[in-house]
Amino acid sequence: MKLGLGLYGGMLNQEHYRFAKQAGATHIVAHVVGYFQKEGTQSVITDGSLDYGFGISNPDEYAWSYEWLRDTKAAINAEGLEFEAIENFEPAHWYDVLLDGPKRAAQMARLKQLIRDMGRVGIPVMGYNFSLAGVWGRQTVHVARGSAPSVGFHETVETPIPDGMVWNMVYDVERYDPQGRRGTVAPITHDELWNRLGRFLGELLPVAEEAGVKLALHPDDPPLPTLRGTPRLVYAWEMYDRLLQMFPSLHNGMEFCLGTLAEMSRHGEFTDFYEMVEHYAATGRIHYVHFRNVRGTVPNYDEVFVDDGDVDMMKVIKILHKHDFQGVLIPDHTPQMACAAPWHAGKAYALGYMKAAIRALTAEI
Ligand SMILES: [Mn+2]
Repeated sequence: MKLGLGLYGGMLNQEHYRFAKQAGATHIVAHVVGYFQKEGTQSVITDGSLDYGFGISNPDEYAWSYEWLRDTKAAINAEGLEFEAIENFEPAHWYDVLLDGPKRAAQMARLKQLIRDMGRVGIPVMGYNFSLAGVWGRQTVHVARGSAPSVGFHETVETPIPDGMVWNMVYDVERYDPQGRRGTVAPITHDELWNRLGRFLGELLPVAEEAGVKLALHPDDPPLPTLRGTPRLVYAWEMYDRLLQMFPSLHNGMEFCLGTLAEMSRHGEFTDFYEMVEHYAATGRIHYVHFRNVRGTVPNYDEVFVDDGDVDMMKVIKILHKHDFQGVLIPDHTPQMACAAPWHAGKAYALGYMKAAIRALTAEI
């Protein structure tokens, strides 16, 4: 089990690599998608104030090139860290893969090239979230310990996704109207979305296997059966099994978000959180872990500090250790702490907790 830190695009620099190293991380998970550019605001989004969702997907093509991947890996390595994963595809690169639109074939070719480039550079994991509505509908709350600002979900009034938007980002500014007056994304069935995922994996997995890159699916956050009139894929614990069974390849695995899994309602096949973790840890197909805690389940939950939520995170680490989990744990979003660097303090707190928890498993006391 290894400790990592996820960094957003504007943070992929020496200062933040050193921050990660100082806080005990050995691995970096990089976000290249241009959301949350303003440092310090990454964990708190108020959707109502942002007509453009998480922003306009206007990719810096250099940042998705072989050269950029190579140079970024070298810069990370120069600080004594490893480049473990990229988290999320750029919406502009795959909107028609999600929507089954006319540019799908060209966009699949672009994704395949990225996977090949990652393999060539030696970045072992690609995290992704196959979702139409994406992460949406959350608000800032102040119920974490010490009134720390964090994210909550409380039965938001849902509006359809306007044309030109998918994954809560705008990919076509010309077509996009926040009120959806130029049209909205058509509703489809759950099976249709699973078919799209199957087609996507059927084409990308052979490339990933050849490149030595593992694909890791994040569950739907918030985990509701539908959001904004569109279906969700992994919104209940047993649905990860559907993913794993679809293609029984080691390269078809999970970005195991403990926070999202804890938010899920308890009506499915599993009833106990730790049994569920045990079940998936035993598959060997957890490629990395989002280490986050919450209070409550959909449709009402709040994100809290790692040691202060419904899940006993020490118990989770014990289960992962028992199954010889070799991947990386990263803090997911954390509550922001009252100081000059709220994001950094939140991450450092989580990393310290995680490092001690891992140490406690192997310590001879
Ligand atoms: Mn997550």
